[in-house]
Amino acid sequence: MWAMRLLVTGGAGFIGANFVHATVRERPDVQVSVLDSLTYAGSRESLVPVAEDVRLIEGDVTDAALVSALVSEADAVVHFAAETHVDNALADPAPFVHTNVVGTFTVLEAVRRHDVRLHHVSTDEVYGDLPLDAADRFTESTPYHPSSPYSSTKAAADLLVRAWVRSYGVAATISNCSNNYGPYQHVEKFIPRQITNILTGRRPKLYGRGANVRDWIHVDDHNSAVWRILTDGTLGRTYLIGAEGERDNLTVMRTILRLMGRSEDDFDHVTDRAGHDLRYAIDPSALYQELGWRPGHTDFEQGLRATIDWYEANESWWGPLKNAVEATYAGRGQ
Ligand code: NAD
Ligand code: TDX
Repeated sequence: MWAMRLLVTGGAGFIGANFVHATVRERPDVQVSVLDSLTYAGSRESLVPVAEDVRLIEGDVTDAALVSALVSEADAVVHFAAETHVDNALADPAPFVHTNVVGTFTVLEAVRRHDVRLHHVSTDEVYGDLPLDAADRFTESTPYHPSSPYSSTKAAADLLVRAWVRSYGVAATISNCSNNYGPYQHVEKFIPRQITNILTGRRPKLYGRGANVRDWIHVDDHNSAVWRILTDGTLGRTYLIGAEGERDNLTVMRTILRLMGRSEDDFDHVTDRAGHDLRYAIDPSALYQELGWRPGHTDFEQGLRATIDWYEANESWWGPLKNAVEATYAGRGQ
């Protein structure tokens, strides 16, 4: 008899796979089913360590009949599935509207029909960006002001969730988290791209001058906060998840180079991202105070070192993806 039957959408991607691993490890009384269409960003290999414990259904989150059937067998849904890379959204926004907006609509209709608890996973990018020198950070009451095709589709999805809560009484919570790092992150993203560039004899690539600030959180901390919200959060509420990890890209770049035994100047400046958000910063005090949550990985350098070790030890996971990703970046001058 299971304490909870959980449906995880996007569970073969970076954060979803780490969420599934942690759930299997720490909550053996939870039955986990994963719905994932295994896009370029999802991988069966990411779930190999838990293959015996988890059911993986290969399917699209916009497939209403499939989603309805899976939701009808679940007590709760954690919705990670999304198109997630800002540079890809700039090149072709169509899949972002499809998965992020229509996919979330499809999940909402299914949880409404079957009266199932939903946690919707979102991003701090929905709030737009902040000036560099400002003391202010994003809070739950910051107005939505997304900049990119990616963040605007995530914002649209969040607003659908809020409307389904208010109009239909759907039992949902939302979380908006800052930039994650850790194992199983696709090599298109900033930190794994630089680590694997160094490991394959390429020079790391910094957009523009590297003054842009991101608020880094270890993926296991994001996921422990999602679990806390799922079990103890107030229905209808939005929670911001962050771990006070603000750093500019140049600093992160130099830290990676130093930890990997290279000169801190051994990188290239490349074409900046169009519309590049300057700074994200989360004020996590509501989550700390209301739910008593705290991050476990408070030493960024230590987390980064462990992440570098993981990429060094797992070239079989990322190696087959690397050349194609770099060819796409080269085509964009990045
Ligand atoms: P990811 O790109 O690594 O993984 C996304 C997963 O969704 C993949 O497994 C992919 O196959 C799956 N997917 C995509 N389209 C699908 C579809 N139509 N049907 C079914 N599955 C589909 O992304 P991630 O970094 O793990 O992000 C997960 C969630 O967390 C997203 O909702 C993202 O917006 C949010 N988020 C990410 C970060 C971050 O720093 N990575 C920060 C805050 C919030
Ligand atoms: O090669 C690079 N060089 C570089 O300087 C890459 C890939 C990125 N960058 C910069 C752009 C950003 O300022 O590094 C920063 C981080 O870039 P990404 O890893 O692409 O992340 P970001 O655009 O900040 O978005 C991420 O965090 C929020 C995730 O991809 C989103 O899914 C999440 O919602």
